[in-house]
Amino acid sequence: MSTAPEDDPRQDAPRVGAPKRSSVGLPAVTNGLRFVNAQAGPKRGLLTLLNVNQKKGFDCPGCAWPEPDHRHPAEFCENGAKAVAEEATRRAVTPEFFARHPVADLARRSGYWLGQQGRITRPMYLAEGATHYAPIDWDEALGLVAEELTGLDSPDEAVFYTSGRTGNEAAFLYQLLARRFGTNNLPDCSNMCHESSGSALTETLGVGKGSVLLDDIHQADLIIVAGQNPGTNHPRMLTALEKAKRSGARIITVNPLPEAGTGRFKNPQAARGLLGRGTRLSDLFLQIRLGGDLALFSALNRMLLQAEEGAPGTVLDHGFIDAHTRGFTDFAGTLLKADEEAFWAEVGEATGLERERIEEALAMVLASERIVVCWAMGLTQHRHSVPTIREVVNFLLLRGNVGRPGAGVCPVRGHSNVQGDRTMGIFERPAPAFLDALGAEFGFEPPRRHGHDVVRSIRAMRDGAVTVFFAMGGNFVSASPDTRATEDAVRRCRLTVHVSTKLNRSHVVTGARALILPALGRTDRDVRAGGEQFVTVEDSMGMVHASRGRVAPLSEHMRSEVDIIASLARRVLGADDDVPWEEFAADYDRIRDRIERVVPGFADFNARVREPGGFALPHAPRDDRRFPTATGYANFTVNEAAVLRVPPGRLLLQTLRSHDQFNTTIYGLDDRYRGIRDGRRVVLVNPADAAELGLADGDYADLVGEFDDGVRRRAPHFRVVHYPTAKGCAAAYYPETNVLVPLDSTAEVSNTPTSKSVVVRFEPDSGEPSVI
Ligand SMILES: Nc1nc2c(c(=O)[nH]1)N[C@H]1C(S)=C(S)[C@@H](COP(=O)(O)OP(=O)(O)OC[C@H]3O[C@@H](n4cnc5c(=O)[nH]c(N)nc54)[C@H](O)[C@@H]3O)O[C@H]1N2
Ligand SMILES: Nc1nc2c(c(=O)[nH]1)N[C@H]1C(S)=C(S)[C@@H](COP(=O)(O)OP(=O)(O)OC[C@H]3O[C@@H](n4cnc5c(=O)[nH]c(N)nc54)[C@H](O)[C@@H]3O)O[C@H]1N2
Ligand SMILES: [Mo]
Repeated sequence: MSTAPEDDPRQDAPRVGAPKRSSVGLPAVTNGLRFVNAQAGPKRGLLTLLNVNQKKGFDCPGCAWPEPDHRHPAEFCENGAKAVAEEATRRAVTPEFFARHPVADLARRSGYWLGQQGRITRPMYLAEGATHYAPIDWDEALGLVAEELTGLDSPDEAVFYTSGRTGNEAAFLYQLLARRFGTNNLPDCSNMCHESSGSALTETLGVGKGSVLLDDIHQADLIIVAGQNPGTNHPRMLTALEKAKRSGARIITVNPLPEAGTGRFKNPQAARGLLGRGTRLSDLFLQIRLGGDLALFSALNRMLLQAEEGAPGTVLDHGFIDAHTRGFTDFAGTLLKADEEAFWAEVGEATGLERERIEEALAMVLASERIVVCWAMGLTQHRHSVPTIREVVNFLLLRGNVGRPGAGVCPVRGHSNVQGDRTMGIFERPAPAFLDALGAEFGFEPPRRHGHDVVRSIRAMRDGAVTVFFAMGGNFVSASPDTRATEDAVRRCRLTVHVSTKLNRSHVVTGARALILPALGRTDRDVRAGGEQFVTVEDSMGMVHASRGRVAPLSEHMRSEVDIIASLARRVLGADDDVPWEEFAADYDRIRDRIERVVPGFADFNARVREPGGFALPHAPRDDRRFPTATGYANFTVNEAAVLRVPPGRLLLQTLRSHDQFNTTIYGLDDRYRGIRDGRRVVLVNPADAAELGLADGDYADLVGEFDDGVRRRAPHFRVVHYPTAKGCAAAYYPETNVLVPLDSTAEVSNTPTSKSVVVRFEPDSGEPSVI
């Protein structure tokens, strides 16, 4: 039941087969190449593929996993290939396209259809009351934005959103523009993503980033992968896991779903991978209930403490704990105090795991000198995500697994430069030291008031406190929680502006007036007055390197993000503003000179980033076991247990990614590893739950959200798929189910929407229409 016109493919009648047990191999290669060919054609396609993640090419926009030092000449990754194909496509969205399609028509289309139309080639303007976007020239467009911004009563009535693809140079200029304009309203996709990791790690270790490099993964004895689906979302990570396994590492996976990627891996870079049976990656699979990870790590920690009591001096790293940490006594005392039976009853309820499985994990932990814990959205998007990640840190601190080779924390970032954007100052709560340095470099007093994150921005738009929404990339309307609330909020704006590469729903659910500004992407060649330019990015492990676009832009009207921001800044801040915006736009080396003076760790930036492979940013805990926290030490924390209880007849729903999507960009309608083809409106339910709820495989049902704020939330018409997910825990794709994620249901401390634990009930298919 969709309102979409006929030529928008149906997404509600999938073919369903058995989930796969192995990943990648030849099907991944052929599938990736099929996408590249269809979008970019053979010549442009080959040019892009040969330049992905090569030392002189561009950084893959597919994810933030780092590049290995020794690269394969065609470093192949299926989903990387799809990401570049999507961007390097020859298909173009032209002014004629917008003339043919009124906005009301585009608003009935699926996100998949919108994205498939191709690259946006011209600046487009939707005037107040207009039915269609019309072309506008750059000068006029930027003038319009400047006029609106300078007419506000307060700079805080505007927000400047960033998605995570923006390179360091553009990100640095963008935050400078916002702050010189006078606001810290710089929400970003990170608020919905790894904010919980940043919050927990900053408090406990002093740096909100991962503490391992790629070689640490290779050298670990034990790698725990919790709440992450690398086979789909970070395919190149499988190569690193395979390498670790070949040197004897063991792997524990923690997930409600038995993801194929961490089953058998057939490495596409090696003949044995393409043709053989592949390498089994996971040694122990803990099929946990949604949100059970805090209880799991608490249980491991308690057992470690008890083992130490039984054999003092053999389990914990007392040298490390004494020299480098604070809070151990309080932490250990609290955890050991709990009554054994009550403790395990609660662990059982929270995790759904048998005690024997957790004891198996403990045995592997005790047998391992060097441990890395990797995680992604399965840990960060719950109400108690920050305590969960703090408990992971406790776990690692107990045996000194931070700040030495083969050990540490590894939050695996999503967007290819989301970590770099934060380093460049895209943050609504910037550190005072950063603002001091920025102010000193550019001779101004930056605003100190904290700005709005994503959820607060939505509330501010809803309440009329923010009236201009500016987005550097992304798809705010579809990626944000509570789709209806977000759409209503955005519609209240006076002006919405999107700097974008591809068409998406945020372009058709707009403020009174709207602009789409076409940007060059990672793959596009960028020639400026100062010659051909490159940008820089920071991967998930704090490695900074250059990214140089290689393909000819589809249209001369597309501009680089740096150029767009610099031109806008001049208009907004006026001819007298003494930041040399024009110089920055002509030659990105001049921006890097300034980054070097404002952001620690970038000394000699222009020279070092030109070295093949780039350089590693300093990381005090990793480099010399220094912990720049409030106490000056790594902090153990006491985290209260959390059990997600669901009323009878309800399930916990997680909203996750299929194999054929990048966030809200839908590449295709298959989720190959999970056995789903030709459709996305599916809900995966454990057969025992389905039986209790009277849902047969193939039935259609509406998902109805339950949250006590009186708002009706319904995602209609999902095909029920019986699936081996943990009992009590269902799964369905994002962004179709964002309509169910309550705006006010967010994680403690980090304020991240709880996209992985939504309480739902099933109701008979209502026949209500759905848009996305
Ligand atoms: N191809 C592709 N690559 C991507 C992206 C993409 O959309 N497509 N997105 C990028 C971005 S921005 C990000 S943030 C990352 C996301 O990477 P992931 O975090 O891998 O993405 P999700 O699909 O949200 O998957 C969450 C995983 O955690 C599990 N999980 C859910 N809840 C829990 C829980 O409570 N406990 C445990 N232990 N596991 C749980 C789910 O079953 C699933 O396997 O990927 C990045 N890379
Ligand atoms: N329910 C639910 N919601 C979620 C999540 C979830 O797991 N469940 N995950 C959350 C996470 S982890 C994230 S990171 C967010 C993602 O939120 P966003 O980053 O806002 O969303 P994307 O879908 O990645 O944005 C895609 C759009 O970015 C634009 N784009 C792509 N490349 C470029 C570029 O190089 N430059 C510019 N200017 N534009 C570009 C294109 O127009 C494209 O349509 O969503 C979050 N929302
Ligand atoms: Mo993300």
